[in-house]
Amino acid sequence: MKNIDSFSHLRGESIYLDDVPLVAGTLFALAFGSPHAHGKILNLDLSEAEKMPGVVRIFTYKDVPGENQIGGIVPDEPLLAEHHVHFQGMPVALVVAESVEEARNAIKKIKIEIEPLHIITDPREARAKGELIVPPRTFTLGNVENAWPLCAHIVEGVAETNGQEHLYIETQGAYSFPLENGSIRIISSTQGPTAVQRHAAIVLGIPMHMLEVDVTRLGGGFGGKEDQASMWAILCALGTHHLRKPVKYSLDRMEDMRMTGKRNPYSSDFKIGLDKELNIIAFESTYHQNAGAAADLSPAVLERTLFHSTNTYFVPNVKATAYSCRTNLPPNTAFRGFGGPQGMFVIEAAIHKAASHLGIPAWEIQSKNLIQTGDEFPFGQKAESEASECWVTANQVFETEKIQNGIEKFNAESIRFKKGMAYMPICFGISFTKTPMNQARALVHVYTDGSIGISTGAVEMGQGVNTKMLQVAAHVFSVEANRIKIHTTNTFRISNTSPSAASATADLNGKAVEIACNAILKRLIQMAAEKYEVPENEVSIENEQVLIFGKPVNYNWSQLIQDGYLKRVALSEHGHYAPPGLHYDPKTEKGHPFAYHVYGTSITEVTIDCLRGTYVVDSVKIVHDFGMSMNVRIDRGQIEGGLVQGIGWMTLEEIVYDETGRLRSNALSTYKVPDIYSVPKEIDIHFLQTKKENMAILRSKAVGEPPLMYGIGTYFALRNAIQAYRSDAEIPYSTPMTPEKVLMGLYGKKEVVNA
Ligand code: LUZ
Ligand code: MOS
Repeated sequence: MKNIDSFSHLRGESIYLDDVPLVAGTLFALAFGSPHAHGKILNLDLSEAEKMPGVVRIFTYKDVPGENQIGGIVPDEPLLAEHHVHFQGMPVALVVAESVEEARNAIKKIKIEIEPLHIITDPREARAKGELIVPPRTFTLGNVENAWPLCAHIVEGVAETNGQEHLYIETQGAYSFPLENGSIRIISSTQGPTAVQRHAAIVLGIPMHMLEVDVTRLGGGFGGKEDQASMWAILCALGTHHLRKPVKYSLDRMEDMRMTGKRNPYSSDFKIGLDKELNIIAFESTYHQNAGAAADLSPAVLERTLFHSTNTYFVPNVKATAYSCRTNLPPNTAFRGFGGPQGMFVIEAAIHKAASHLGIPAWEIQSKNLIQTGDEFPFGQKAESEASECWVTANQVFETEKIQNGIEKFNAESIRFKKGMAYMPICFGISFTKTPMNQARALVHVYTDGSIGISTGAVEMGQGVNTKMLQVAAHVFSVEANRIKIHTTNTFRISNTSPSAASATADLNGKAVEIACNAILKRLIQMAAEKYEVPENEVSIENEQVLIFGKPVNYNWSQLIQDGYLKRVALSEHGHYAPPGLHYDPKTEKGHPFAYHVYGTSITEVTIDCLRGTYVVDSVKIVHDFGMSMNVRIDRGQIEGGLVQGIGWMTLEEIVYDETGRLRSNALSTYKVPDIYSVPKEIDIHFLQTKKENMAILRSKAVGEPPLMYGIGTYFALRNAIQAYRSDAEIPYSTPMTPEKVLMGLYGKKEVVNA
């Protein structure tokens, strides 16, 4: 089935925040962000700004009626700065004016005096100074200390991954409206309507039932709007609360890039030990996560790094320790993969370094150590593995030996251009790692004309979740898709939603839809059974037609629903789903946190131009574990998009903060994102469809985040290409692998020798 939004997207008719018609009297908000990354506020002078034309009011923390606090996991993030600033762009005051231009002009007149304090941008420095967001955590399996003496080869090193700008096409924004008796309606570009509602209630000091948050769709989220949409929505709500006027705030691109957090950069140490047969016997890693100035979601991101520290390998002895380090950068946050990719890069770097050391291709180590069903992850869960299935299938369908021979031949003949290739096997755990977040609700109404309206906690952000929700209902009722409408995500209709995140949205909300639809269906079947005086199990509905004893009778969906109404059968249902069997104990760091894992293997081939340092990705060939995909088109789109986003993170996208904590890569002219030329010339996706039982919706496994990690293969393929030109190239395990870094690898001095 096609994505139900494709038609309106193509015609430009889909409704994003900025498409909501302006209501008369709307005011416009703009935050004044700190010009310094760290310091004490000595004086804030608003007097001139307040006199500027169009300015209605300027708010500071003193105007917060409830608590000046929006921290989700740790209460360490004020809505508006009080006496200290912790990063450049940290909101200090909120100008509300009659137009955006007037707000902008007023901002320029705000004067702030700040006593500078020491600025930290490096997570290792933060750790050394004891600046930790939460205490460090360690996952262990077996005993690495006992294992090192048993290893034939031990390799150590450092691995670093840079951050990543979310670059959702729709920037952050919100629009709030006064309702009766102090209530407020907020339209927010958020992945987490309940997060907006909960924190707006705290800030305004009113109960959650007074806050309606409504989301039609987002122009992309990628994790950037899991928690960080709340700031803008609550700033609008603060204005509406005091002024009883509609207030809109839609960030421009540079403001968004400067003021919001990104993927957490990591600086990590690793040590890997192998026996003579290339079995990985031990792995030890230490991660320094650059959290930025507040916790935001970083502690949860940190946890997922540990969950994916061994990627898709079985390692009997593991010690993985992670530090969440406080720096003076905007708070970093969720980003597709949520710390998993950062963790997986480290063990891949370790394997590749060990392979270089042994003079063998990395895939000999990778293929030897794939996790098998029954093997234990370091956190105690036993794998239900498709790792070998994916790997072996990839070798077969893509004839990898031919690819390897082709590359060898090419490299032997070509001087200026060199090719490289890498395997990237992946394994990603599906479920929120915080077990209570794994629940969802759906509200299904069947109207008297037989049409169906569905609300869930799922937020449509381009990933196609609404199409999947529709498919679930159409499947259960066996009705035409055009009978069904997926309504907006709204906190008055669906309460206590988890954010649309963790790749789990279709699973959780889809199961809730399934439960609600089945409850209505059961009542309809009961009614038809009475009418035809047959047992219930002899009644079914197929293609809008009632069947009795498997044969169609003169009774269709429309008639069934009309009768249902006349006979006063409940044609609405609220479904609740909580996946069974999930548990985790942070004290022992053991449990069963994931409903299941998604597996896959990609093979990436690249060509570098050894004169220029530029490169192309020739092909990425993927065998991906879909379970049994319920929508091949949407899932293919998720794989392609995730892959290219991963390639961007690994190759082009370079976030640069200077030592004052200022973002230098603050526009699309200085921050390079993948374009059509960065897309692999060939993307070949082989669907591994299995009939096995799993906990996914209609057995169709989650597909949001896992494919991003195929992009990691590009980094290692580029290294291999560089080494084909210069076998002794010394290349740090540091991303992104920009053309400049390729040139450094090709021609950089081997050692700097002191004269
Ligand atoms: N968000 C979250 C996530 O709150 N918990 C998670 O485990 C998670 N995983 C992936 C992406 N977002
Ligand atoms: Mo996410 S990183 O699933 O919002």
